[in-house]
Amino acid sequence: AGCNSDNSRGSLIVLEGLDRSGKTSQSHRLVSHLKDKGVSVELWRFPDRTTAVGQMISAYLANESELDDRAIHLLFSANRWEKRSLMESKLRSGISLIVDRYSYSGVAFSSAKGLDLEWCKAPEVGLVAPDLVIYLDISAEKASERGGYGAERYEQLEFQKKVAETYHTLYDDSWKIIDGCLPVEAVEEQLRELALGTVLSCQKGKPLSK
Ligand code: DGP
Ligand code: NA
Ligand code: NA
Repeated sequence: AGCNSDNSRGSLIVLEGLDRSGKTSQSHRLVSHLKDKGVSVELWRFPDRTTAVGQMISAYLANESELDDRAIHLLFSANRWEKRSLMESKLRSGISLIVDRYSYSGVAFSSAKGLDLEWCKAPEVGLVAPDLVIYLDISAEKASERGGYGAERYEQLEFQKKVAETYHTLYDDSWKIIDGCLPVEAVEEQLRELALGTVLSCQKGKPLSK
């Protein structure tokens, strides 16, 4: 089917995974590859620490502030909501977005603390739905061996094990799972293929969903 470029929109591609799963470096590599291919693309990440809400999140993650579990959950969600309209306009203008973490992190990390799963999902309803979710699959043990965790609040083995469990309850057949223990180049290759397939597929007539 031919794509009418007037009608084509960008794709929203989300990378998820545990801390130290390789998402951040892989998303950078992916974006530069897509740019080389002539794709109009931007790299985004959540939390977006540049906003006022993002700075509150950043202080919390650095253990510089204490917040109620539900309060921080809602701040992470608010941080996605404050970028929602910009996200939608970028996609509508034909720019694809590779996003390092999204709503699934919100649900996985907060419900790993014991918060009710449905309660965690509720504030995410209505955000732009991704066209593709890719999960970099690595065990918490393997991740913790990678150059050590930083000092941030959630970077602890026992907690990451719980996050992994929650991610496993979240993902469905639409997610693409990549073995995060493969060599960097192999992960990169699989990511390129998945992302290019999504970006280049004809988006005409496929509306953005929520
Ligand atoms: P990152 O900047 O990707 O390293 O993420 C910072 C940390 O915050 C990381 O441990 C994952 C966690 N995180 C990301 N998004 C959310 C969210 O929406 N809610 C919660 N509770 N944690 C999140
Ligand atoms: Na981190
Ligand atoms: Na990261």
